[in-house]
Amino acid sequence: MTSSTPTASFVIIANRLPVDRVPGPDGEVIWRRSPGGLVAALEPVMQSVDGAWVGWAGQPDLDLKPFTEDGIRLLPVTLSAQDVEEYYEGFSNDTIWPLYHDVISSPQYHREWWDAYVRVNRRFAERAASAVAEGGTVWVHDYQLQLVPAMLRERRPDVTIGYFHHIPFPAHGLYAQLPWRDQVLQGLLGADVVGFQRAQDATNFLTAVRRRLRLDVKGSTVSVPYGGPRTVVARAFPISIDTTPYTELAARPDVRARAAEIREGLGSPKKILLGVDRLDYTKGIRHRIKAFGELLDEGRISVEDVTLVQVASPSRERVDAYVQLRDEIELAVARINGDHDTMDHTAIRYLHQGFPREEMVALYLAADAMLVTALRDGMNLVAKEYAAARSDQRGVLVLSEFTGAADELRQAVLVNPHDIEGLKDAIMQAVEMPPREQSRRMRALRKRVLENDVNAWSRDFLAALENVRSAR
Ligand code: GDG
Repeated sequence: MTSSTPTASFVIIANRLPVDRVPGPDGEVIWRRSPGGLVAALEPVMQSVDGAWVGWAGQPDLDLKPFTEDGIRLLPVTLSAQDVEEYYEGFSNDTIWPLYHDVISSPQYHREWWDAYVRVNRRFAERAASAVAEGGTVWVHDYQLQLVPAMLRERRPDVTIGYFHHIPFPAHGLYAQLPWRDQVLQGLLGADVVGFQRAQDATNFLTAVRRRLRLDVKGSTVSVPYGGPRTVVARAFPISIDTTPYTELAARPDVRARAAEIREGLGSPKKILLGVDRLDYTKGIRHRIKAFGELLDEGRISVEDVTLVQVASPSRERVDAYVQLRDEIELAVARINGDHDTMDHTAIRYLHQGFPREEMVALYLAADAMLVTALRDGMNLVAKEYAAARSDQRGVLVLSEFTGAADELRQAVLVNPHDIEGLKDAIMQAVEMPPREQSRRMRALRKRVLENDVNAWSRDFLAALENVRSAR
């Protein structure tokens, strides 16, 4: 640490900085706050403490000096084009992502990708090690950076380290496939607190620690004998959303008018069903479309009465599995629309685009049912956003049992998306649900989300970290 570098008492490390680099009106470079759960979750925390954020700016080979944006000190980490390909698209998104989502797609194991993952994790750890103040706190985020906690502890044993895992942690039988399974566990155990979305994720992690590393686990606590004996707490901290923008937008007359306009634009069907996902194989988009197509084929619904709007925002477009998934979904949508559309009505309005949040909330308000049919999902924030937006107490949430959100949102219509008949029945239940039952369920869902928002989540996690720090 050089004495001239200002240090921060609180540092966040995440793969991405919370800003996007975009061209301004005169071709100059400007930074725009990036959308997404993590940023919204951490922004209030960052602005209330002396904090800094370590992350990648989202473009390869960009060598940037530290800068401040919207009151947040940003410490950029440079990734080369090769790093992006091997550490990010490769190991993070084509090895860990499919393995941790129950191998819905086959994980690719490549030794060069692992080497890049180690190399880039070290770079993040070093950046944070030189930025954090003596005795400060560091909060590491997500599966791209699982080795950072131990790498940071080695360099800065004075610092309190938290890690939060946004995606599932798989059962040991699957986890054991990973050729670097012990190194990843050791990386995570560098943290004082390891947070997961669901209790089951924490249990899976603790089982792996016990079985692979033979460490002593009692309840949610692991005794780590090396590097000065210490304990690590691993438990669930279910993430949530910043509810304010959703309740505020849902109350705005222009957003409500837009919701009515969307309904008219679709030919005023009796019911609008909605799916909103990154185009990702974990989200169960194909299963949803298949179930919907069969309901039309069987005449249980008609395009005059029911339309499915599917927003599939572009994601990871350079990873093969995503290219293939897009082809499959677009073929399925085109077939169903070809068979069922009329001049005035469409079966599926498919949008491979991202939209501003105003438009998303208008869609939430227009949707009589929200279909969240993920095959595996750490939490799923869309489910919570839909509930937050429905201050009119209307609308039905159809929710996969395989999401973290299903642990909390028990008043949803819960489904197993692998069971296509069950999924069809759940869609019909949503289409036919009487208003009184909708509002009884929606009231309970909203209560849960509004009371357990993202501020409660970060407060809980930071309190757990503070407990560790004060016990030192
Ligand atoms: C990971 C975990 C966990 C999507 N399209 C548009 C848009 N979105 C927004 C949604 C929501 C967010 O993106 C997606 O969050 P999810 O939770 O649904 O899913 P992942 O991206 O996979 O997130 C997940 C999360 O991390 C947090 O820990 O819940 O399980 O996989 O906020 O609204 N937003 C806008 N336009 C779009 O087109 N504005």
